[in-house]
Amino acid sequence: MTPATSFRERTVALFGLGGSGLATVRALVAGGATVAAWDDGEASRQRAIAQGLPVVDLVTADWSRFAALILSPGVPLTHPSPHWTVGKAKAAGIEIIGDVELFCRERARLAPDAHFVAITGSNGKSTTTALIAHILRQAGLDVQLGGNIGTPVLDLEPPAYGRVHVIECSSFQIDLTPSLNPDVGVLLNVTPDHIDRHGTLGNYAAVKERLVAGADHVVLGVDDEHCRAMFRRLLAAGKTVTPISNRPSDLLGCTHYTGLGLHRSIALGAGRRLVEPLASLAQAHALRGAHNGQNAAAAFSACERLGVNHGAICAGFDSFPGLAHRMEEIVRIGPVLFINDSKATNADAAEKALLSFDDVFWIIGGKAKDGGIESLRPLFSKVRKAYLIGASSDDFARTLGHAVPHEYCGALDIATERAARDALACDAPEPVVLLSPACASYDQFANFEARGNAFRELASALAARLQQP
Ligand code: UMA
Ligand code: ADP
Repeated sequence: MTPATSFRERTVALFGLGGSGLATVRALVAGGATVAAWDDGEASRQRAIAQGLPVVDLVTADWSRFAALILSPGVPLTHPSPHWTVGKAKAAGIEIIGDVELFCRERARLAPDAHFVAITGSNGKSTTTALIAHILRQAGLDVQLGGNIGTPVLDLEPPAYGRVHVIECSSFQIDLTPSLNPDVGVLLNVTPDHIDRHGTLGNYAAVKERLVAGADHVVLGVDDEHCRAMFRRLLAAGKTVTPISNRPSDLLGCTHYTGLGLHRSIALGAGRRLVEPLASLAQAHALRGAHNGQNAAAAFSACERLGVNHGAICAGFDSFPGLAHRMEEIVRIGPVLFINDSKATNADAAEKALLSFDDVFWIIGGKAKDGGIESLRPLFSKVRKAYLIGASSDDFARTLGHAVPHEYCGALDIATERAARDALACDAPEPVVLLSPACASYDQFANFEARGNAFRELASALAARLQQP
């Protein structure tokens, strides 16, 4: 744990008693603060009380005694409308900050030059964060991994020289971190997301930009217009920036993905350039597809900046096990590969999976998002057959029409059986049974993790049954 000492001998209000809120109360108390913690939910309050934490009704409290409001990231700060605690904090004239800000203040106090890599982006944050941490660990560094990826930042060991904090930051967390100052700041991409919480795409992009604007060295994706505009602004401000791209690029110094690996164009003088090969991704099975090329380019550039040699970075790519539920290779039965991409809860994410494979036996459906799978039509030729589950079945059957053979399966177990049966009988060299549902899971599962775990169990059981001597 990292005790948060910046409010020692003062009293703060803390709102939101989820995972990060509970960790933050413990860190503040360990750092010598008095905390008044509260949550809108009775169950969350009871859980905190059961853990012996100081729960105080902030509705009726006297806010003049608080030095700050520590807010959880999931609680609205500005949109759709500020949470009621935000109104009270503003009326009392106190700052509103989050757990990552408390971490930054501790780093400034304990070890201001200790390595701190912060990662954000609309897509690929968790993969890139986990990949950077993996490479650094394999290279023998003392790594603390957390933030939006799961472990609350204040549950990690404190900043120290010789230790690297690799922290995934959501836009909600950045919004609550006015002094975010990583030594390496990574921004992968900006595409529409969380507009309900930021009001406009412009506001959302501006929040993301703060992570790189505060960094000593920036690693920046240049594949979308928002990031390209930031690139120009950061260079104009005199920042050192390593551009990265998910496609071939002749931008000087850009770490880019070419289809098989990473390259970079370097200046030779007299206007001549050389495209330098940096890393092959041919053996990096958890990093398939151009989107992972972008993630790998970011990880390469960040780790290089921390002094890790190229050989160690390449070894890290090859041994990266990937994250569960994101194009996770589960098992192979003969030539048939089973891939769990349960995290693909919308068509954009499912597109990345379809782009990465041929001869797909596609398990799809659940609680559909606006637009359904219409945008995936150009990729339908990759799909041998689709297996429909969940509430979206009628809707998706209409979209697939005559373009893709499909059958109604209802539930995941039936879909897995039938997809496996067809994949095993087909003539393709490497057929893929792919769970990439392009839907939320809530109609049939508690969350995407439960759906992915169910698929993993089904495919593994099938493999055990079929591969018995
Ligand atoms: N709450 C209220 N009133 C509200 C909103 C929330 O009382 O109006 C309370 C809830 O009753 C609950 C608590 O706040 O008790 C939940 O707090 P939270 O939503 O901030 O969640 P935590 O459990 O603290 O988890 C947070 C991140 N969650 C969000 O940002 C929504 C986790 O990211 C993160 O892993 C964790 O901190 C540790 O840092 C999750 C996430 O979904 C994975 N992130 C979003 C994303 O990736 O898209 C941003
Ligand atoms: P995040 O943490 O930002 O949600 P993840 O690493 O968990 O991102 O990946 C979630 C999904 O987003 C993956 O299953 C994949 O389909 C897609 N994805 C991953 N990396 C990228 C990227 N760099 N660009 C676009 N999409 C991506």
